[in-house]
Amino acid sequence: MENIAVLQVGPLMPAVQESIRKDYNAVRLPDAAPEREEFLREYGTTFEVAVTSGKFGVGTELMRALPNLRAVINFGVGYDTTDVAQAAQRGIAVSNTPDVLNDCVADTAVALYLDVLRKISAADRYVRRGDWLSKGNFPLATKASGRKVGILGLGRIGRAIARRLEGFDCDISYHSRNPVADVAYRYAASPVELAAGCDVLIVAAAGGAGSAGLVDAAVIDALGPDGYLINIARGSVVDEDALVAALLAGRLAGAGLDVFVDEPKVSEDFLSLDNVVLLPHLGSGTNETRADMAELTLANLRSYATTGAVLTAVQA
Ligand code: 8YV
Repeated sequence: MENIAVLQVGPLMPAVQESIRKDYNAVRLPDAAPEREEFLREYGTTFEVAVTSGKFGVGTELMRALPNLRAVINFGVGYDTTDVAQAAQRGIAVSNTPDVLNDCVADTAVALYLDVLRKISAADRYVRRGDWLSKGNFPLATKASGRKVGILGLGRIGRAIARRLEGFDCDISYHSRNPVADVAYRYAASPVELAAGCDVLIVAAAGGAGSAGLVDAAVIDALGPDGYLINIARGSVVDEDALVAALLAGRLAGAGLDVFVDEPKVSEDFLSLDNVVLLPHLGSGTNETRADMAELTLANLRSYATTGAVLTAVQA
């Protein structure tokens, strides 16, 4: 259709893949390193637009190998895998898919919250193992309503989580780079201060170099042996070794994780812990939300192709 050369980086939802192939004759970048390098040497100068997902992105080297790149269209709200600094320097537009996934990611955070505190998954395993019959009643859990909850990163998703937890009568505080003007929640000056003042710390901060390891050993210690950690953001925001060490030593009550440092690989240590709920990065993974993300991704591409500007540019 439109006359722009489009490169597909990494797998995409079938509907998106088919659409960019049909409408733009998009070409898929080879996944394996030798073919990929040869492909880029031969065709790197051809492409004006890259369509990718948060999982793959257009990193530093790939962006350098695409000297005529003008736009990166990212499926997903997170864009930590794309070199946005280089993009800004070269005037390359980067779009993501904000807002349309807030509900589902926030729902996932609440699901993890309830599961970890009330031990829902552990209780399910208990029934399936036949322990109810052989061992009797399941051990008591922790009350989920009315808890002190700290939200790290009060962006669109953080706010959607906070709104939901208001319905559970939770006392909400938060830490962001800057205080948010239009909310009544208590602002904590640092992640440690936030963790020290809450029972459950929910990580909703964007990934990337600026937030890497923000939840470190000191934050986990401040949360303490009765505290819980939930992460629906990026694995990189949490020092996973420190988290594993705290859980193994009983210095943290439990964790609910949808994201991991080296996903889809999950540390063996987590697997052995009954007080940890592990999800395969499914936060936005519903038919409805993925369809909305696909639509917004394609709308950004269409907008770039017809006007030269994307609709939802990232605010790096
Ligand atoms: C997606 C996500 O699974 O939007 C994000 O940042 O992490 C998820 O919604 C992912 O981006 C798709 O690659």
